[in-house]
Amino acid sequence: MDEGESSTNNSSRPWESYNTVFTNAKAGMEGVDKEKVQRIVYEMSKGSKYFQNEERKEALMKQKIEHMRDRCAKLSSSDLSNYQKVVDRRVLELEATRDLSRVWLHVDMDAFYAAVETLSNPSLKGKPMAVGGLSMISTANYEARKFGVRAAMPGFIARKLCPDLIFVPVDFSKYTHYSDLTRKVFRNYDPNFIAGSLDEAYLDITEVCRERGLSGAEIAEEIRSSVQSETGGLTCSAGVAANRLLAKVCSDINKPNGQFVLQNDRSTIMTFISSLPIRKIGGIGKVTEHILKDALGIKTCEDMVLKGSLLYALFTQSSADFFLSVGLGLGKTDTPEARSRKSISSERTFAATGDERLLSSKLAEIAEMLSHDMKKEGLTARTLTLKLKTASFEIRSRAVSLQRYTCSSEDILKHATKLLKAELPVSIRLIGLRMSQFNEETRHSDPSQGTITKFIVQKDSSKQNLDDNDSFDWDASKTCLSNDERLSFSYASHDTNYDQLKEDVVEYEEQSVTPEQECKKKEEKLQVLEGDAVLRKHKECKSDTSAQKTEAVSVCPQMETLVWVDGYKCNLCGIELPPSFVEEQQEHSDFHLAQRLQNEESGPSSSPTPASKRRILGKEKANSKPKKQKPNKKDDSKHIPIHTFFTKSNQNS
Ligand code: DCP
Ligand code: MG
Repeated sequence: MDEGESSTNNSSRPWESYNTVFTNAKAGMEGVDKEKVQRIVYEMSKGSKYFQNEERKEALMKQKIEHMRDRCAKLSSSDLSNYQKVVDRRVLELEATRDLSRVWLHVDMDAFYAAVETLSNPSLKGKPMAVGGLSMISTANYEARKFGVRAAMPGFIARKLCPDLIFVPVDFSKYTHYSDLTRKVFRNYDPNFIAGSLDEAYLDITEVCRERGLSGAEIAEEIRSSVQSETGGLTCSAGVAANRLLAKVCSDINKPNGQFVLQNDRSTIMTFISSLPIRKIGGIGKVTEHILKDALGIKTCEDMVLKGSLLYALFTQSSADFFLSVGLGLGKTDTPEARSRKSISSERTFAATGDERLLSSKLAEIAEMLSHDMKKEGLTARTLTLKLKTASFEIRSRAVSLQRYTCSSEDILKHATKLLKAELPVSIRLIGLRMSQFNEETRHSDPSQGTITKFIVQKDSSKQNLDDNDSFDWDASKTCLSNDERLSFSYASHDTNYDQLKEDVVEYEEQSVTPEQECKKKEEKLQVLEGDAVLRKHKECKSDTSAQKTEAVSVCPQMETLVWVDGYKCNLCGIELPPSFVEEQQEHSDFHLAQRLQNEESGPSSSPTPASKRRILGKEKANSKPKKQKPNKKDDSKHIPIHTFFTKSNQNS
């Protein structure tokens, strides 16, 4: 079924309503027999944990659509005409912000990992190949895409679709190397270019076009050819437009090895936007697409304007503004300043495993990588967060406040190991480590390092859908679905960045959802580790794409619960973080938690609080039985058998 079509339940062809990321067309998949792919994916994943999770998500999505329809039906015509007035006013205001003076270029490497592998092994040229293994593939070359094989698909399904498919293991260091080479080129055109991920970047080419008297198209040609020669043969595609949002859409149009230029005038932009499917916009993922389409009948970007009154009636203003600005073809044109980074992290997805030795070695690699990046940035920090995704897609995060600032891989690993051990036995498919609460004194700002701006991760790319909840559930996520490690940074910034609006945020920005409702979905528990570590155990309800917007952290009985009032204002300190800043909000919660725990430990209180008593007790317990923590009932999931679907994945770790 086409990704854009509504789900219908056809019992003789159940796969038709089985929408997964695997069947979303990427560039090079235009002629693919979608129904065949859908059927194979359905048959091969049926009964697996993944399948169950997809079904659960699908059911939730349907509920949301129904809920939205009900709300729609209750709107009176006078409500709608009032909202139309709001729309008319916002259109004028948004129009006034239209900036057609800049020329933005978005560049994205073609079949990046696969192309790098082919460069080092030319015998792969022209043959269908995928990078990854039987559990999961990170990408496929264009030959393989003709069979419906694509990134984020389990390799054994890919092999069923394309029996001659060649698998090449992931070699992340190679991709980093080639990514650096491309960045060398980008820097020549825009020293402040924005690196979206390893294989993509946004460049403001306004000045270079003006200085050299060249058009955007000519500069795009030049950049693409320089990338090819600098890397020894890798191709990329480019989009040129008045803003970043449009440039990104454009870079996908003539993939691979092509470019598309959208003229910087309003009427060309409006024509372009009028028939553009909403899913092409970074930030609009599967769930948002379905809600907008199935509940409100919004299919194209133009519909966002035509049905603006519904959007303003049903969503918060920031979401509705985002939708409306998309409908007007507006996007960011400024170069973001180097904002103050709040955390740095590294994570890795792999075939689910419960093998402790394997998990330890993965953890060591991630700690090493994180430490390397921190050293490069001159950062030391003292809050360490471990993120895990279990074989059953449960997301867990555990944080520890260290006694001193550090960036050493040994320190990170030591504490991360404690956090991890407290979770074992468990079968895990993703491990992430994040360091936050930086020591401002050691943070250096040597411009020659330039990494803060250069590594700014802009969430206005589709790759940042990775960040959304679905990303942890195998949606069109890059960060989480790949067998690689990525950095993700968060910033202290208070401005609403519409480009950064994420699918989950859109969903939970429905006006009727309150922080308290979301808060109920959270389970919070304190645990203790020996030594200087106080462990926070926080079980997130992540897999159902819920509970993101209004992070509520109940740390311990006497601590006031952190609630994001209206989705953006911390009730404890008043700091405002836009709802789309999911990571930042999480990080801010961590901060309050760490602060609280530190106060408790070093505070003047003579009589221990109930929580500290509990910790002391916990410490004793931890000391007497440091390793073998008996799994409680809730941890039954620790013994989840890896179902057929994922058993296969063990062949590639
Ligand atoms: N990637 C990944 N997991 C995903 C998607 C992508 O690990 N779910 C990695 C492999 C890709 C790289 O990121 O090579 C870049 O992602 P793109 O979406 O840009 O895909 P490609 O570059 O592979 O192909 P395209 O030509 O469509 O850009
Ligand atoms: Mg690419």
